[in-house]
Amino acid sequence: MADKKQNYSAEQIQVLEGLDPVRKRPGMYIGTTDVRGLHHLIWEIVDNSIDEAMAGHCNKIMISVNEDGSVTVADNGRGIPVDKHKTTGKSALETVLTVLHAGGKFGGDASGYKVSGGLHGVGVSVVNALSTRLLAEVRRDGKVHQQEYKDGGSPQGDIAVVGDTKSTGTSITFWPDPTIFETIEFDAQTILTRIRQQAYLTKGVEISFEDKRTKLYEEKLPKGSTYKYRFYFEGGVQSYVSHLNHNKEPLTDVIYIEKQTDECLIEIAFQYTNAFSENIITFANNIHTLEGGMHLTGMRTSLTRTINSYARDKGFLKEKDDNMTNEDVREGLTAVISVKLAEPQFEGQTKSKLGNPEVRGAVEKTFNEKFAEYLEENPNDGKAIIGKGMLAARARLASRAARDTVLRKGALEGMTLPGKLADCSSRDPSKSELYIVEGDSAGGSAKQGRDREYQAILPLRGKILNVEQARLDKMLNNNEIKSLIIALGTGIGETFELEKIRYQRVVIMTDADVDGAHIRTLLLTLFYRYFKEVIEAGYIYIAQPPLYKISKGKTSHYAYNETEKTAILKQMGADTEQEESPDADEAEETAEEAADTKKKVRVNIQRYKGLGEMNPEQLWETTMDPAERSMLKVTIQDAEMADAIFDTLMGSEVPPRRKFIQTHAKHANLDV
Ligand code: 0RA
Repeated sequence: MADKKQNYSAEQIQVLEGLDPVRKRPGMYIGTTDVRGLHHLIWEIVDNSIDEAMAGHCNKIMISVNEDGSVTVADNGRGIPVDKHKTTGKSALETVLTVLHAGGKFGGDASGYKVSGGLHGVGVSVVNALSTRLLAEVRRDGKVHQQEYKDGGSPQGDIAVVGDTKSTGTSITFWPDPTIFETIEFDAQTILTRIRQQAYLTKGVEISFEDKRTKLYEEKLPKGSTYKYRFYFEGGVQSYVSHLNHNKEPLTDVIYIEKQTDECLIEIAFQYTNAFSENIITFANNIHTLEGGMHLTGMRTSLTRTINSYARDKGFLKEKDDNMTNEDVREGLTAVISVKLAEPQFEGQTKSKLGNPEVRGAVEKTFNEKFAEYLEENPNDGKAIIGKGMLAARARLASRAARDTVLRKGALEGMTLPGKLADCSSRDPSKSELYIVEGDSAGGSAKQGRDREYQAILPLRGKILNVEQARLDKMLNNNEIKSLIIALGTGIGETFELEKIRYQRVVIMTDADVDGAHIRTLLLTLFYRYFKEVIEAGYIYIAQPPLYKISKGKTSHYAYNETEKTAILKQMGADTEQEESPDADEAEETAEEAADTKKKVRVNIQRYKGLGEMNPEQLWETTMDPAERSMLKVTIQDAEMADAIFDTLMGSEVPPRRKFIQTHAKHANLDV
């Protein structure tokens, strides 16, 4: 490194010093270098465009994944300034792209709220550092300016003027560095989910997405159509709540509260439905505060107090009646809380808990005032909310009695391990793994293929249960769930103890098809609602079985995604255009003439439709062997997402469910 540096100009040395740490320790800046870290690059740029929008200078943001796999984020903001700074000799554009954390210094909006400065805000320069190439285009002062960077952020010459324009804006295209990231394949579903959320939180701004990798969609989209989405929500968080509840039966309107206080800007939308669960999603400066914090506490305190005082005032609660509890008034509540403040403090295990104490009081006071006012003006909604809360209170008492009986009878504690469980011999939870396997046949393969010292197998039969509609006491009567809980060893509900868990790795292993996705969603939902601590402890994983086995002669390789498949085919000298025949499991095919060698190569592609198609050895070497396998650790976010789509899959209304399966069936591997 030291030798090399001597050849660089002073300017380039600064770039290297500026961005080198990012390439050395990418994890410090973007968390991980897996697929999540990869997507982080997009969020980083989009956050900057959203800041430009929140400052009132931009109303359109466009994201595309281009045909060659690069990503473009374009906006119609003011454009990053391109004139040279008198003392540094560098433009703001170059500074923003080559100096760590330089983004804010040029903002000139110090009073405003910034999305990009929050939890993940590491600056656009990080994207440059982790890309092989980056192209910045700025429309400003009537001109189109361009500058290119290569190899982790080295500018290729000065800013060039390439044309005239009447508009303004910034467009950044980057090519992520394959030597940094485990994968450089972007996932359209992940991008869509995120930008939909951002669009809800930035009302009046249009955020669009286009996937130009047409090859991915050849069979999945009608001819001539493209994969393109546009999000624009005039109602902001109000629209968000409607969206979250679109499959539920509403009991009230969506109630909307907005206020700019001295402390922060507050937006809250909420609605009651006849569901049993509560769903509150909170944000601070557009950052999802998964662990909640002061804004959530403020709203919860006020919610219970306001509802009880209204209920007493109107005579729904008599003198002898107890107040409704926090739990009672939360049942069936869907809410989105969004606050924006100048200096958010993020705390907690995952730094996703809003710590600013002043926000609590501001939210509580605002909610007290506005919600009481709403109830006075909308007595029908008031009546519906009280009715729901009082029903929940009665159900809580009945359910507790029933559950206590079940638990007292020793439904769980006394029970011996389920017969279907093929347990491991180790009794050390930190070494033990539980594979939850879909179906008896895959279960059989897994039992034969496993390392019985520390791997236990629990086969589950079919669809286990609709947890959304079942209360805890009912759930305990379901045999599949009971087996799982007993195998886990933690107990459930009030008797839950994480320390008693029998396996510190619980691996969900389902087929790569729609049914598999469904069962996975269901299990994640179960864990999310009843075993959140197990997820938080990082004990839940999703197995990653291969999609293909590609063989040539005696050698064979497994491919876990389409990119790998293409790479393996290329490496074997087969034409990458080759497709496996759609319905033959073991299609013997002759590849097209390889482009450069002009000789025919016989390649056999086996597509695995289910785990059952793999023999025990294959299952072990591809999916279960700790030395070879790759597993996804489930985060609370993953489980929360599963919980959200769970309603679509399991809800009582039939048409939306069918719609979900129809629209997603072909790329079910993208789901969850
Ligand atoms: C620095 C200063 C100004 C705007 C921006 C940066 C800016 C950055 C990004 C990143 C993505 N889109 C963006 N749009 C704008 C303000 C310059 C002025 O006062 O005109």
